[in-house]
Amino acid sequence: MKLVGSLTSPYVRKARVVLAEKKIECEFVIDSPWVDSSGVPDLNPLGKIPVLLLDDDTRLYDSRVIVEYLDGVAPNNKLLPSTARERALVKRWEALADGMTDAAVTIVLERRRPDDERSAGWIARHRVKIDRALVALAADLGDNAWCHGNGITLADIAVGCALGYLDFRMPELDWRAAHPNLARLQEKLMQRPSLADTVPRE
Ligand code: GSF
Repeated sequence: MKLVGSLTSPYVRKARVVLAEKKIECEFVIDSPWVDSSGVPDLNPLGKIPVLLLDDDTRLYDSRVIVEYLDGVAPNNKLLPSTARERALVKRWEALADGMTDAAVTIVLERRRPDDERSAGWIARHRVKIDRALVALAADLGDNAWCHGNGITLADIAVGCALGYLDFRMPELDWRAAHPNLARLQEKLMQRPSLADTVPRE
């Protein structure tokens, strides 16, 4: 099994963290769809990472499909509950965290456009999504030790990767000051090798 992705992608990081938490052996193949010679479009028609290559050459994407598969194939350290309602609640955390990341990625890409093509309105629209997502994540976490239940789940991993991406690409946001409970969660998550070893870097 091989995971294809970059060292900067928050979606790839989520899959790497799940592999580490589940202690699943998997080769990491570094490739970025932003490089001209990238092989990613041959693996995923959408040209996006991560892609998980199974031993029978099946290709899995996107990150939500990959992490659900990984949690399902290994019975240890379950990251998703089995009952429908609990599972949906954890996946809603993931959807909110990933959605916040989607908005941050949109802003990062928009900022890279030439001055005369960049839209301040488009950036502002996505900034509002990030601010609202942070408020919702903080409200849902409250004083709890973990996002869902009594231990780490995919919810915490997705939130940790999303917050880490804000630190990486939008350090000016200072989300810790506004949401100290998210800062507390992030600090605790960063003590785990799975997250500490996958901090985004160029
Ligand atoms: C998002 C993947 C994605 O946008 C998932 O896997 O969860 N919902 C998908 N990946 C980005 C890399 S990232 O770090 O932004 C990507 O591959 N972008 C290339 C492109 O052409 O959009």
